[in-house]
Amino acid sequence: MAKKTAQSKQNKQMITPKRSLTTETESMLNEQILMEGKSSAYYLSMASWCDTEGYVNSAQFLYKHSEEERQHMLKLFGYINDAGGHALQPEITDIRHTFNSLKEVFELILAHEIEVTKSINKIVDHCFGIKDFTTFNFLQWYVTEQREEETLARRAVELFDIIGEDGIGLWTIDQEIGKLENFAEESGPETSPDMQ
Ligand code: OFO
Repeated sequence: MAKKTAQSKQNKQMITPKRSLTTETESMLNEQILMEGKSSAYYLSMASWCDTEGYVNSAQFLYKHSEEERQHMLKLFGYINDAGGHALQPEITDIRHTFNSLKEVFELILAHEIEVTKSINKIVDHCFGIKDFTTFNFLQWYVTEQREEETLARRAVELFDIIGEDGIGLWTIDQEIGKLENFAEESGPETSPDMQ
């Protein structure tokens, strides 16, 4: 086994003797992997809670969103490893399983997405500063994606004020949340796994 590890290390050196990705950028990208992985786990947990509460459209919306976040994470895995770095499987803990209301779920998503945007912007700013235009360019997809994600979450939160939660309000909101996916597909950037 030890022999095998030494051999693969040597192979890696042969393949990637030099690289332009700095260790600092690599570590920031690995932090972003953690964030995307957390988003995926967070939304999966929210989807499951919605399912148990009978918010079936919101559940479907969130199951799909969770999968998209996983793809965002995998895209970073591909980039880091192709650039000669090492993408690290993140440790994900402290995921909430229950929520006080459907409204709270979407408020939490909006707050979380704003944090993701800040994190992406921080890495973009760093890459620009050190003239790593390759990573800067790679991250532009995330910059555009974040605009869509924030808008989508904000639209969902707005539904609670527009429709109101009384009577069949919550049922209607759940229906409308199901339709938000179409809104995202019509107005957003490409979101398939093999994005660019
Ligand atoms: Fe919703 O965060 Fe990914 O990019």
